[in-house]
Amino acid sequence: MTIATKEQLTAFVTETVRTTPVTDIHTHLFAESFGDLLLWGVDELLTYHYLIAETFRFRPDLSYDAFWQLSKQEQADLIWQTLFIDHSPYSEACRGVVTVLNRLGFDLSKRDLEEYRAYFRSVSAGDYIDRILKLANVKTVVMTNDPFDAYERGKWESGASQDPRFLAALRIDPLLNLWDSSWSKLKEQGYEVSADLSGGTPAEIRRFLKDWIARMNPLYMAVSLPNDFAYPEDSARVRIIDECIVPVAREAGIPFAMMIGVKRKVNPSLKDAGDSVGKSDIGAVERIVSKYQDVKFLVTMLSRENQHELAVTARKNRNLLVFGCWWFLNNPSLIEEITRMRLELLGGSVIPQHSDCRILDQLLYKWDHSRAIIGKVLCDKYGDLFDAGWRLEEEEIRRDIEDLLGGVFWKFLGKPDPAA
Ligand code: RAT
Ligand code: ZN
Repeated sequence: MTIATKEQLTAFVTETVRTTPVTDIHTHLFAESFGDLLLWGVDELLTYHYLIAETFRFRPDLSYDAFWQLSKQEQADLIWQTLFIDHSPYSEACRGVVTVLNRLGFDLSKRDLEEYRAYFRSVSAGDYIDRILKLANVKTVVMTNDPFDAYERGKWESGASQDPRFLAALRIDPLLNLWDSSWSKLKEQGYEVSADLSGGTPAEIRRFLKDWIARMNPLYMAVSLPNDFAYPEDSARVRIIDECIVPVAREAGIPFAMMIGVKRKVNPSLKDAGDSVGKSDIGAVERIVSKYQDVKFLVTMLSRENQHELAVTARKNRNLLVFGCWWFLNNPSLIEEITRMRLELLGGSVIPQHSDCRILDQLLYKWDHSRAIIGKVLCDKYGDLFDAGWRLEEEEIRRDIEDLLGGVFWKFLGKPDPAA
């Protein structure tokens, strides 16, 4: 049906973005079979590392050690008191908790943490996964799977993952960022590698990657890179990229995802909450994607300053797919600005958002909040077309939105969407 008025257009776009199922291309969630690697429930929500950092800002009296010695529930109590009772929870990470509790149907006027806890004690992980995926309207979740983590490795070795809603991504940060210490971990796993990358080491790293690709069937290989990531460069990292990651990505036909711009551990006392952001050199991205045009790259960058040049770089390189508003960018004002700019430069050839959820329940807020902004930006873009005399069919809008919320990803992979 052709859309006749701007009011109809706004209503149709908003509703379609709200109801179209999502493929969430980067999370830290796990299928139920991974046991306690899957985090969920109100105490996990409250102890999300984004909220830990915010709590310390209001509590100059609180020592880091004292906080880390508390049990999870005690930490959650302290965070709740500090961020939700002593202050109003309007930061994005706090608002997220409010959205989740509201969407679960809790009475927010009571602000009664014990009541929320009682609910979580009464549900099973399996039922809760079903409930959240349905409420969030997320059809597929891509995990972050780390073969350097002994605990997770054990889960894979005992045949964990069979839930088709949770697909794997092979995460290789230690390989590229900590080779000095991770080479010995490969050796312990039976790969004949040496610290100086001599002899058969690159071939053995390739064997390691291929073994894990065979085991996990990952949709892509991924790494987070520091803001001073350089390419080319005389370093173990770049040798491993050139001699191992790129050839394996090419052979396996899967993308290499680079998440660039992290400054790890600027405040180690904050643990997971202690990482920060720095501007990166877009030239490094340009050089690697144009050198390997037969390899696909998924790229997200952490600093706001890199967003425009990243979009321009994608215009020049069709093997580069930009994704998500990552981590410190996952805030309404920045999502709106970045999404608008990307759609203007790249049309629909972009993945506007991923959730980065670490806790299952967060799917509710991360997607509710992002959908609202993506919908708003799309209403403006289609509205401008309408003003210019272009009339749209409902079917065309539905197609575009399905692409933005998953289709673009699957087409880039060259794979059918298994949930379609
Ligand atoms: O957003 C986050 O939770 C960060 O701690 C990181 O996990 C980041 O998303 C990453 O994947 O490295
Ligand atoms: Zn992440």
